[in-house]
Amino acid sequence: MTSPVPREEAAPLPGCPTWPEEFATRYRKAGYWRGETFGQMLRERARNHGERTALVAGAQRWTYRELDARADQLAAGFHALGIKPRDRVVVQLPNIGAFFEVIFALFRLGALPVFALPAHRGAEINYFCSFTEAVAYIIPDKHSGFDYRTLAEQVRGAVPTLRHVIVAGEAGPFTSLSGLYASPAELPGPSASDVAFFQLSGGSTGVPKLIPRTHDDYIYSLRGSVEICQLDGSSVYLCALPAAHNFPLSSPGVLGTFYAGGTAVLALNPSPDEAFPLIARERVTITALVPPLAMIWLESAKARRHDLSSLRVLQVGGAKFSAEAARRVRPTLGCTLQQVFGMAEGLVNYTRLDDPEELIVTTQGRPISPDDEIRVVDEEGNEVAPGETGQLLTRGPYTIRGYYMAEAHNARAFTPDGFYHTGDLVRVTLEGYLVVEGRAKDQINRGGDKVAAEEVENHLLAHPSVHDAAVVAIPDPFLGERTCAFVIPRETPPTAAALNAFLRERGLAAYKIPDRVEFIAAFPKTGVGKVSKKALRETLTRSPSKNAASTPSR
Ligand code: OOB
Repeated sequence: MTSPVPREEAAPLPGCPTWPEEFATRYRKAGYWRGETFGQMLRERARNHGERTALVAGAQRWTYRELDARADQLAAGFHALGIKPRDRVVVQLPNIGAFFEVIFALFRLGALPVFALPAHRGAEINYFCSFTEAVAYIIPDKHSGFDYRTLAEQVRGAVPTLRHVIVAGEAGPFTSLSGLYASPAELPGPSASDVAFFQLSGGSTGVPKLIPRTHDDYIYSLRGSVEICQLDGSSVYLCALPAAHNFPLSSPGVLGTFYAGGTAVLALNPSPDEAFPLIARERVTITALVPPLAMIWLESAKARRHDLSSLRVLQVGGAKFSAEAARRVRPTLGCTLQQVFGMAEGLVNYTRLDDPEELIVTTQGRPISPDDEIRVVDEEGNEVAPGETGQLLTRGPYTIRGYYMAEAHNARAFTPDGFYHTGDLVRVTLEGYLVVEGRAKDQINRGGDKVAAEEVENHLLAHPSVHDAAVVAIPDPFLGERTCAFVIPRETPPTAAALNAFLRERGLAAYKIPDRVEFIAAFPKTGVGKVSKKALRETLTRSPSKNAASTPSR
């Protein structure tokens, strides 16, 4: 077996802003950053409880020893392909066992996974591969009726740096993951202060931003989450949301479960039909959902066809969970609700398991760390009075200091003293808990899926019959919000259906395709002459079905 010995401390990765030395020293002294890498963490668990089940995925059941050995063998295989430390590798895998052996293999090598979501298509994947100059792209053969090899064919043609497409399953013309297991070799691992991977920002800009997370900072967020969620070796975590997302990955998610030495169970999709039998069979103790799914589970659970009695905690986050729905969790599922308000950039807030029920159902929790700094400010950046609503700024031991290669954007998204502008409107209760009251960023939160208005607008503007476009959120009882595109057409107006087909052809992920398209002659303007999205939203609430050209759904 290789021993993941850290390399000499290397210079920071170019384009990745990091914590000033003064903060790094403080976070190390406080014991938050302990100099441990992901490769070492898995090795340690394999040594201490190698025969415990780490991962259950379909018919696969891997012990910690097996997962550790598979990661070593794949690391050797990736190395033999010429993948080097700090090479970027776009990983787009669904909830299958390969996801975790692949990422731990990359962690061991010090190569950097870029976590794409299974829902991403050509527009997003081309961008991630070309922007990060990725050397490899790792995919399943097919998933949810989509053949990722077709997408890879096109991406490989478009991105010159991409040397390898690696497929979990039938590889076709590409490299098969199953052919890569090689005899483990002694490989120098990364050091804990190195970037470990890139998460994607939900974003509000034209293209998604990349979030560099280090071993030190991310493992600290795992340790904090494990403690708050009371995970231990007997915990069984069901990963029903896409594993690449920060919530099921690390809050505490699958990686937190590994940290605690528990068992992670992967569901290929989050429907009750798939998840409930898994909960019953594996005696799942904790899982995480976005609000619309939580609502579906609450409905389905009434039928009581499956034994869900092992479930102790249902986490809900990613978007605001209404207090009415929140109140139904305990009576319906017989478990504690935990609200989770987090972001891939860092800060994660949790209600605590023993909090009074009222706090659990009406707030989005409080931060993991005593060193998470919270500021709630008005539009001028001045702190608001206690209990008032304002924009949330944050800084801390696991919140990034800047996006990857985004200097101009970073100057706006971070204050000069390093606070991240979350774009969320919050208030802080007397108990110090955060309540999310709304959003200042130009984003649609579609049931936890984040859609940056500007990104969709840019794609719409590429249509020859579109003169201008503005994308806004419209309230929706199920998803919380849906997307509405207001379009000013040129002489020959396109149909809504043609516009959506055009966006799909451009390779935009399905969740970003507008739910509704409204044609309009001119945009209402604000006092300073900007498009008033507020006024656009109001035209919809005033006359919801006035416009015959609207498409109520996809
Ligand atoms: C999680 O991460 P992201 O990066 O997909 O999205 C972050 C944004 C937040 O800034 C906020 O606008 C929204 O999602 N959000 C919530 C929320 N949780 C996230 N808004 C209201 N209530 C909540 N409970 O979504 C994420 C990352 C880690 C853990 C949990 C969620």
